[in-house]
Amino acid sequence: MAAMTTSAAITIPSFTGLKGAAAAPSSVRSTPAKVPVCLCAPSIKASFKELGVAVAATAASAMLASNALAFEVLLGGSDGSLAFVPNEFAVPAGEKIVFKNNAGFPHNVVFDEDEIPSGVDASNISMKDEDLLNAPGEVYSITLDAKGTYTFYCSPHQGAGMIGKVTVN
Ligand SMILES: [Cu+2]
Repeated sequence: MAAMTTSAAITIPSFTGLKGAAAAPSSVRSTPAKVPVCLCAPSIKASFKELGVAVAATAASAMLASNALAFEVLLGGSDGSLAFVPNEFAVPAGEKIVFKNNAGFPHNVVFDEDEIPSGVDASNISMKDEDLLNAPGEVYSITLDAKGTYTFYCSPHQGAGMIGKVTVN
Protein backbone atom coordinates (compact mmCIF):
# COMPACT_ATOMS: atom_id res chain seq x y z
CA MET A 1 0.00 0.00 0.00
CA ALA A 2 2.77 2.38 0.91
CA ALA A 3 4.50 1.75 -2.38
CA MET A 4 1.32 2.44 -4.32
CA THR A 5 0.78 5.74 -2.51
CA THR A 6 4.29 6.82 -3.34
CA SER A 7 3.96 5.99 -6.98
CA ALA A 8 0.62 7.81 -7.13
CA ALA A 9 2.24 10.88 -5.63
CA ILE A 10 4.93 10.80 -8.27
CA THR A 11 2.40 10.30 -11.05
CA ILE A 12 0.32 13.35 -10.19
CA PRO A 13 2.99 16.02 -10.75
CA SER A 14 4.14 14.45 -14.00
CA PHE A 15 0.52 14.32 -15.18
CA THR A 16 0.04 17.97 -14.24
CA GLY A 17 3.18 18.81 -16.14
CA LEU A 18 1.86 17.14 -19.25
CA LYS A 19 -1.43 18.92 -18.91
CA GLY A 20 0.33 22.20 -18.47
CA ALA A 21 2.39 21.61 -21.59
CA ALA A 22 -0.74 20.74 -23.54
CA ALA A 23 -2.66 23.79 -22.36
CA ALA A 24 -0.16 26.49 -21.53
CA PRO A 25 -2.65 29.35 -20.95
CA SER A 26 -4.63 27.50 -18.29
CA SER A 27 -1.40 26.49 -16.57
CA VAL A 28 -0.25 30.10 -16.48
CA ARG A 29 -3.56 31.21 -15.13
CA SER A 30 -3.63 28.58 -12.40
CA THR A 31 -0.17 29.44 -11.09
CA PRO A 32 -1.02 32.81 -9.52
CA ALA A 33 -4.18 31.36 -8.02
CA LYS A 34 -2.14 28.75 -6.19
CA VAL A 35 0.38 31.19 -4.70
CA PRO A 36 -1.44 34.52 -4.40
CA VAL A 37 0.62 35.74 -1.44
CA CYS A 38 4.01 35.24 -3.07
CA LEU A 39 2.95 36.91 -6.30
CA CYS A 40 0.78 39.66 -4.89
CA ALA A 41 3.01 41.07 -2.18
CA PRO A 42 5.81 42.33 -4.45
CA SER A 43 3.38 43.67 -7.04
CA ILE A 44 1.44 45.63 -4.38
CA LYS A 45 4.69 47.15 -3.17
CA ALA A 46 5.61 48.03 -6.71
CA SER A 47 2.28 49.71 -7.38
CA PHE A 48 2.55 51.75 -4.16
CA LYS A 49 5.96 52.87 -5.30
CA GLU A 50 4.55 53.88 -8.67
CA LEU A 51 1.70 55.70 -6.94
CA GLY A 52 4.19 57.56 -4.78
CA VAL A 53 6.10 58.69 -7.85
CA ALA A 54 2.87 59.74 -9.56
CA VAL A 55 1.75 61.73 -6.50
CA ALA A 56 5.14 63.42 -6.21
CA ALA A 57 5.02 64.32 -9.88
CA THR A 58 1.51 65.72 -9.51
CA ALA A 59 2.52 67.77 -6.48
CA ALA A 60 5.53 69.14 -8.33
CA SER A 61 3.47 70.19 -11.33
CA ALA A 62 0.81 71.68 -9.07
CA MET A 63 3.56 73.74 -7.43
CA LEU A 64 4.70 75.00 -10.79
CA ALA A 65 1.17 75.73 -11.91
CA SER A 66 0.08 77.70 -8.88
CA ASN A 67 1.27 79.23 -5.65
CA ALA A 68 -2.09 78.57 -4.04
CA LEU A 69 -0.97 75.36 -2.38
CA ALA A 70 -3.00 73.60 0.22
CA PHE A 71 -1.49 71.60 3.02
CA GLU A 72 -3.44 68.40 3.56
CA VAL A 73 -3.86 66.75 6.96
CA LEU A 74 -5.60 63.39 7.19
CA LEU A 75 -8.12 62.83 9.95
CA GLY A 76 -7.42 59.30 11.16
CA GLY A 77 -4.47 57.22 10.07
CA SER A 78 -4.93 54.62 7.35
CA ASP A 79 -3.69 52.07 9.90
CA GLY A 80 -6.74 52.89 12.04
CA SER A 81 -4.92 55.19 14.45
CA LEU A 82 -6.93 58.05 15.94
CA ALA A 83 -4.56 60.79 14.94
CA PHE A 84 -3.96 63.75 12.69
CA VAL A 85 -1.54 62.74 9.93
CA PRO A 86 0.83 64.54 10.17
CA ASN A 87 0.19 65.66 13.73
CA GLU A 88 2.91 68.31 13.72
CA PHE A 89 3.67 70.50 10.73
CA ALA A 90 4.47 74.01 9.60
CA VAL A 91 2.89 76.16 6.91
CA PRO A 92 3.54 79.64 5.60
CA ALA A 93 1.09 82.29 6.80
CA GLY A 94 -1.96 82.36 4.56
CA GLU A 95 -1.55 78.87 3.17
CA LYS A 96 -4.72 76.87 3.06
CA ILE A 97 -4.85 73.88 5.41
CA VAL A 98 -7.25 71.14 4.40
CA PHE A 99 -8.26 68.60 7.03
CA LYS A 100 -9.58 65.56 5.20
CA ASN A 101 -11.60 62.76 6.75
CA ASN A 102 -9.70 59.53 6.21
CA ALA A 103 -10.51 56.80 8.74
CA GLY A 104 -11.91 56.21 12.20
CA PHE A 105 -14.38 59.08 11.90
CA PRO A 106 -16.35 61.00 13.04
CA HIS A 107 -13.68 63.62 13.60
CA ASN A 108 -13.54 67.37 13.94
CA VAL A 109 -10.96 70.10 14.33
CA VAL A 110 -11.06 72.37 17.37
CA PHE A 111 -8.32 74.83 18.26
CA ASP A 112 -7.31 75.19 21.88
CA GLU A 113 -8.02 78.81 22.83
CA ASP A 114 -5.12 78.75 25.30
CA GLU A 115 -2.59 77.49 22.76
CA ILE A 116 -2.94 79.79 19.79
CA PRO A 117 -1.25 83.14 19.10
CA SER A 118 -2.70 86.01 21.15
CA GLY A 119 -5.30 87.99 19.27
CA VAL A 120 -6.62 84.98 17.40
CA ASP A 121 -10.16 83.93 18.21
CA ALA A 122 -10.29 80.12 18.46
CA SER A 123 -13.97 80.08 17.51
CA ASN A 124 -13.15 81.69 14.15
CA ILE A 125 -10.86 78.85 13.12
CA SER A 126 -12.47 75.86 14.87
CA MET A 127 -15.32 73.60 14.00
CA LYS A 128 -18.00 73.56 16.65
CA ASP A 129 -17.55 70.81 19.23
CA GLU A 130 -20.78 69.19 18.06
CA ASP A 131 -19.99 69.48 14.35
CA LEU A 132 -18.46 66.30 13.00
CA LEU A 133 -17.10 65.07 9.70
CA ASN A 134 -18.89 61.78 9.19
CA ALA A 135 -18.17 60.74 5.63
CA PRO A 136 -14.89 59.69 4.03
CA GLY A 137 -13.23 62.50 2.11
CA GLU A 138 -15.19 65.27 3.85
CA VAL A 139 -12.98 68.26 4.43
CA TYR A 140 -12.62 71.22 6.75
CA SER A 141 -10.41 74.00 5.42
CA ILE A 142 -8.90 77.01 7.13
CA THR A 143 -6.28 79.62 6.50
CA LEU A 144 -4.13 80.88 9.36
CA ASP A 145 -2.62 84.34 8.98
CA ALA A 146 -1.16 85.05 12.44
CA LYS A 147 2.31 83.61 12.89
CA GLY A 148 2.90 81.33 15.83
CA THR A 149 2.05 77.91 17.15
CA TYR A 150 -1.46 76.54 17.29
CA THR A 151 -2.63 73.41 19.07
CA PHE A 152 -5.78 71.69 17.92
CA TYR A 153 -7.61 68.50 18.71
CA CYS A 154 -10.51 66.32 17.64
CA SER A 155 -13.17 66.60 20.32
CA PRO A 156 -14.42 62.97 20.12
CA HIS A 157 -10.86 61.61 20.24
CA GLN A 158 -8.97 64.16 22.32
CA GLY A 159 -8.78 61.63 25.14
CA ALA A 160 -7.28 59.08 22.74
CA GLY A 161 -4.52 61.54 21.88
CA MET A 162 -5.89 62.96 18.63
CA ILE A 163 -4.07 66.24 19.03
CA GLY A 164 -2.04 68.24 16.54
CA LYS A 165 0.21 71.24 16.33
CA VAL A 166 0.79 73.63 13.47
CA THR A 167 3.38 76.35 13.29
CA VAL A 168 2.61 79.26 11.00
CA ASN A 169 5.74 80.96 9.73
CU1 LIG B 1 -11.18 62.11 15.78
